[in-house]
Amino acid sequence: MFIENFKVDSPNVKYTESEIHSLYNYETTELVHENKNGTYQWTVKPKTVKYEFKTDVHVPKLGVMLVGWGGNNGSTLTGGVIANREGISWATKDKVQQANYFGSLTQASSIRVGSFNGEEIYAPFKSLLPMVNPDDIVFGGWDISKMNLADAMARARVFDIDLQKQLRPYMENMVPLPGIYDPDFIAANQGARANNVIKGTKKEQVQQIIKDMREFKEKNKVDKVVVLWTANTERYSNVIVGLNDTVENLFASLEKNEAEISPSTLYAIACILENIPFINGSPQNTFVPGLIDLAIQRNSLIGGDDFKSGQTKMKSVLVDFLVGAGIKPTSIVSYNHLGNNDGMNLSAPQTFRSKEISKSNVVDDMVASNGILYEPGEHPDHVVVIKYVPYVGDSKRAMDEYTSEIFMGGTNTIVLHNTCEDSLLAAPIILDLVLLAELSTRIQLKAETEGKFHSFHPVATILSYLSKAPLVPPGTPVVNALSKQRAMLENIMRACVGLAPENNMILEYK
Ligand code: NAI
Ligand code: DG6
Repeated sequence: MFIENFKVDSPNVKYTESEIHSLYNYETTELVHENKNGTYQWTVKPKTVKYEFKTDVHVPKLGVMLVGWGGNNGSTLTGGVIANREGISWATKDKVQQANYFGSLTQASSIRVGSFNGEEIYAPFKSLLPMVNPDDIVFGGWDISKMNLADAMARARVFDIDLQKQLRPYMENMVPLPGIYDPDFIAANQGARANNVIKGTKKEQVQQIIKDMREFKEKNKVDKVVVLWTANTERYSNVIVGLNDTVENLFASLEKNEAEISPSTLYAIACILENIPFINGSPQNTFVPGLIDLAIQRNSLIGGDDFKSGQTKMKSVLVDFLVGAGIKPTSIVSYNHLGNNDGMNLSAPQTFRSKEISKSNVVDDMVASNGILYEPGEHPDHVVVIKYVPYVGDSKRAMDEYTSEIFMGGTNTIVLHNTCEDSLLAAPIILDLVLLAELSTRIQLKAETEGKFHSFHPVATILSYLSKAPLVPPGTPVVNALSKQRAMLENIMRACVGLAPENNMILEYK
């Protein structure tokens, strides 16, 4: 059965006008590795840590500024939200289609609440905590191309033409602000697009971005802003001692207008200085060490990297399944071809390399989790290929071959072929990222050992489910397995309303 919403009745949970307060027992383990009579031995001690969570229930009016607003993702997301908000339907060759938020974890997935008279009860994921309604988001942002969003939507060739016609009046007056352009960081083939750029030194460009965000907030009367990079994939920037390795060196480099500070890092600096959450939807290393330290110093949310939308999402499910089933993946070969502007930009070796890195590291934690299958340091062969094929446009083809070793030396080969509009996968993920980033800034927590409440660590691991290469605080384990990432997010939200983690034991029926 599906219910729309629920309230928790527990002595550990208090709902007030301003917040939800919950007391929560975090059940974990403590590991001890000690020498007992000459041999080392592992001991595992169950441990309970008492936590308190406070969630501010005031849902703000949210502004979202996209870097690369006029791109395929930016125009698809903006059009999609308008279509939902306005209740637009359109004729396709098959049927009349209604706008929806399919593909969004927060808007279109559900959680199990419990059992009632022998029936499983589910509710919307978004009913766990008060969240911004995407229909109410005000969109804005920057692009190095000055094309308005209606024309950008037409250029993207993602939406059906009947839908485009209905959306055009809403989108033709939406024009991106000039963006920070540095041809050294993206493919040379993007040069023709760059007719809307901020002039000046890097420091002046950061100041302009700050001014833009303040004006956007003021003009649209929004309470909060979240900024998300959905612009072209950049090449990696060099991380160099003295250049971008510390906060001081990063600022000194900004003063000196150092060439190696990338546009994405400049936008992120501006956001952190304004305490505006910044999320990186592309694979490059925007978050150089000095920038991560700046975010930590200022307690300003940063998250990324690279939307986990299709092939990589499947990989983080399939390899988790195989390794979890005791099957040993020995070779993973992933091909893509696509014909959109992202594909054209990725046809340059330096930008492709950024994508290759984020697509390749995604099985590491699963491989490392099974010492029966893999020797220390052993890894499956893993190859990633991307080719630009203009004809297929945004409709990306992904082909994967997984070869695994099974019982008694047997070989099992699985082949997948996936065809899908890339931007229709990415747009709901962008939505989830901004909604969850906003929500996480309203949650405070405190362990029994801590004197006062604090927010989550500014490096937002809570967004991992949506990222190919989750950014984590230094010294924190990276989790790529999709089911674990989803469980982490859901269970943290459950903790905020005093509900136990979903353990799937269903003991009542055993
Ligand atoms: P796109 O090429 O259509 O859009 C990018 C936009 O960014 C363009 O309009 C371009 O003019 C603009 N731009 C480039 N540099 C800029 C800058 N410095 N400042 C402001 N604007 C700038 O690409 P698309 O398909 O929208 O993808 C966007 C990004 O998302 C790419 O980096 C892609 O790799 C990444 N991504 C996309 C996924 C998907 O499923 N569509 C999944 C994972 C990542
Ligand atoms: C080619 O791989 C283009 C990329 O931008 C991808 O579409 C994007 O990284 C999505 O990747 P995946 O692996 O999640 O499908």
